[in-house]
Amino acid sequence: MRRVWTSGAERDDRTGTGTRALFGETMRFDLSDGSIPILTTKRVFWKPAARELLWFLSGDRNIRRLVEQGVHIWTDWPLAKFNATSGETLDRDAFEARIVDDADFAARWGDLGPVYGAQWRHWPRYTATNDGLYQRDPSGIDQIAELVHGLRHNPSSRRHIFTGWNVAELIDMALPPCHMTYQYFISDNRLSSILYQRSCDLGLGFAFNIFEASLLLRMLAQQCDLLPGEIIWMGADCHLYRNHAHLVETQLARTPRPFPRLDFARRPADIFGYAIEDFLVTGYDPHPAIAAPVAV
Ligand code: THF
Repeated sequence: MRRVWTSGAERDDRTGTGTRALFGETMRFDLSDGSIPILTTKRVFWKPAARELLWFLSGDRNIRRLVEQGVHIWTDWPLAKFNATSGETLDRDAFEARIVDDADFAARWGDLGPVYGAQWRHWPRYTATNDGLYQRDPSGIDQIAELVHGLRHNPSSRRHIFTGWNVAELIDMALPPCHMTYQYFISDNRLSSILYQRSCDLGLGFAFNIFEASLLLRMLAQQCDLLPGEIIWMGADCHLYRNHAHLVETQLARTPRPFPRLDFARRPADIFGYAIEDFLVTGYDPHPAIAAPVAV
């Protein structure tokens, strides 16, 4: 954050907010001691982040299940679309209340398009028909199930990859994936991962992204009888929004504390069977939370 803030290039961005950015940065975190990177220079609300990961893994693409659980991080995009196109104007609370109370309204306005979970679990597959045409198989390819199968049965593979970057469907997504490609590597019975992130909001999103990628690594390791190794994060456009000055300067003035540890309450039957109660985070002693606006 300090390097981006002091030496990043001033850049205009899609949201009109303005950023400072560096391109091509790497961070590595050793997870082998059971620690989990939840930032300590501000309180990170790791439960909403864990719920977001579980929502991705369920293959869902509608905000309704998140909003029902009190997770608001995806509401701003459907809300902006609603207010721009429906002829009505609602504030965030009223919009979320309608999403929860009215299933038809949620189906119409809460859908984000084929974002993360849709691609992770149902990447579209086309099969040839007798008349030489192609037909879309609605259930598609389950990249996560295939990943688990590969880690268990072909540990030395160099193809343990899943991605949300479905070029043909980017146009239908509320936002193209930021944390877009995940690759895994097994050595000495330890599972490591690289996350390639094309665009990173270091002030808000990063804390969620690195925690969720680390949590997923730990879940995969548990399911595949592996130990945790290392997580490597690769960020392309790494930016700080100019309206996050207060957050940045406060965090930079604080001294980081040790990371907490993560344990599991049980071993679910498969990678899709985890619930929020299964994640036991202990020793998390962060500096206070810092509120900051999200650029939509
Ligand atoms: N767009 C932008 N501009 N930044 C992002 O981080 C981001 N994401 C997702 C998609 N588009 C993005 C959305 N994820 C918060 C956290 C993650 C988000 C969006 C918002 C957020 O506001 N966090 C606050 C409050 C948390 C809470 O309400 O519980 C925080 O203090 O951390 C990155 O993938």
